[in-house]
Amino acid sequence: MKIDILTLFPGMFEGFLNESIIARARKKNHVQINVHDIRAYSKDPHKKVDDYGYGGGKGMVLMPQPIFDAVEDLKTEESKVLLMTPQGEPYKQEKAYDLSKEKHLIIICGHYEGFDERIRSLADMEVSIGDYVLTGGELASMVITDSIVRLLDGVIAKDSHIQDSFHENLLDYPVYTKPEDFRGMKVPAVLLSGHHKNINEWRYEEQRKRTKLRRPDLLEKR
Ligand code: 6GU
Repeated sequence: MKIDILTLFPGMFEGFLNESIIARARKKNHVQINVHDIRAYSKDPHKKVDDYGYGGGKGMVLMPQPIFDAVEDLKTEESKVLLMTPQGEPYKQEKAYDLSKEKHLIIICGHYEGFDERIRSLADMEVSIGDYVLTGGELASMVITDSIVRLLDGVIAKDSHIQDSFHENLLDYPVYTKPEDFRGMKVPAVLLSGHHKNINEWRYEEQRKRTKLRRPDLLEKR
């Protein structure tokens, strides 16, 4: 998969791209992630990318020209264009599975007080990562990129996503490691039993209990 990210703040992506699982997935060529500076596409002599909004009111608005030029430069028949905005469709694990099957994603990060409404016409989908407002789409684009890349073949052990929280609308089961007794808090006996059928039943029951208690809305979707 290839992911092109358009941003005014490419420096924000440094740690994200060069640490942990995302760094390893890039090294192994499971994904190619390119971060593009929107300013580099500005045709303005001073590389301006935003201006005052018509009609007054809120501050600076991202201009259409640099974003249109960037998308037109990068887009092919195989591309899907995502626009990060708090007004987008709420992002869910199911969408991460869908997007992980795409060949090429172009992700536009909105910034400042807003972007020119005409930029919306470039997007196949507008995405929000939750009901709160961020200073820009950069963190949101990293969130969705991370959730997609970990699902690509070879990035993490295959059956580990079957155990993920939200798989089949259930939260994950509790896990323990050494020691068996930590400050009087003991590992449940079933996990030490070596009885795989009982362990699986216990895990499923724990998933149901935890989901019912913490996220009853998920159980209703099952
Ligand atoms: Cl995608 N962008 C911004 N600026 N804020 C958000 C968001 C996106 N998703 C939730 N809040």
